[in-house]
Amino acid sequence: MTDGTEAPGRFITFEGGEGVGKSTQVRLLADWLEGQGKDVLVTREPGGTPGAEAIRALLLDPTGTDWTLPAEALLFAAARADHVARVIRPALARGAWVICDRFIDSTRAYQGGEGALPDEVILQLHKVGSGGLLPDLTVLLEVSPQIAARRLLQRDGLASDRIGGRDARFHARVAHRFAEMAAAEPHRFARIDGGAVAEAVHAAVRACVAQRLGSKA
Ligand code: Z5A
Repeated sequence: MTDGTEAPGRFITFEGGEGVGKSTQVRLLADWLEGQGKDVLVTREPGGTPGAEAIRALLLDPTGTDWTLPAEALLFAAARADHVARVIRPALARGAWVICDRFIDSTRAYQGGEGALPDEVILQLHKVGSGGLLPDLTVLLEVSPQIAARRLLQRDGLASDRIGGRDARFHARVAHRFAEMAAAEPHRFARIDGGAVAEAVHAAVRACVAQRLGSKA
């Protein structure tokens, strides 16, 4: 992990828009690493602790409060602070491989970007809340908006959460922001095409983990 504190574990996050296949790939990677005898912890954001799951419900309920942008960013930061302190750091300290479905880069993409909160503010909140913890590897899965929409329609019908239900322009801006972050930090990010069948995407993820973090492919 990259916050100046040495811990024996490895921290991998999956990022990208809705329906790109993050949860599917998190599960496949966890199974593969467990098959190699590794101690693996799978978790997600917002969530991962009882407190953070309660904040998740506040944030994503489509019939709930329409939070202002700063309030939304503070709630994500608060949920993350609890998750990092109670779950992620202890697991890394015992040497586990922690795989997290979304993390700080989601806040940077969804609550940051053009016309929203500046990146420095979001990173400052992350420093205060979570000691600035960053993953060793961030897998950015990318698919076309058409593929994502088709998968979500098949899975959820027309239902969506408070943030997922925003318009196509918002989601295009989020995708652009993820790509910008990946270009700015090529050593941490790996961009992977999520449009192929799940097993083929998993093979690309495996190769990337093996190359970047030294696990057997
Ligand atoms: N959010 C935020 O604004 N700020 C933050 O800091 C954080 C989050 C942390 C969380 O939603 C929302 O919070 C999210 C961002 C915001 N809203 N939006 N947008 P969530 O946790 O409920 O959901 P999600 O993270 O957006 O993911 P998702 O919709 O569940 O999609 P996914 O995990 O990327 O995909 P999946 O569940 O693995 O796959 C979706 C479907 O496609 C499913 O039926 C699969 O079987 C199928 N699938 C998956 N892979 C394939 C392939 N390769 N081929 C064909 N079909 C596939």
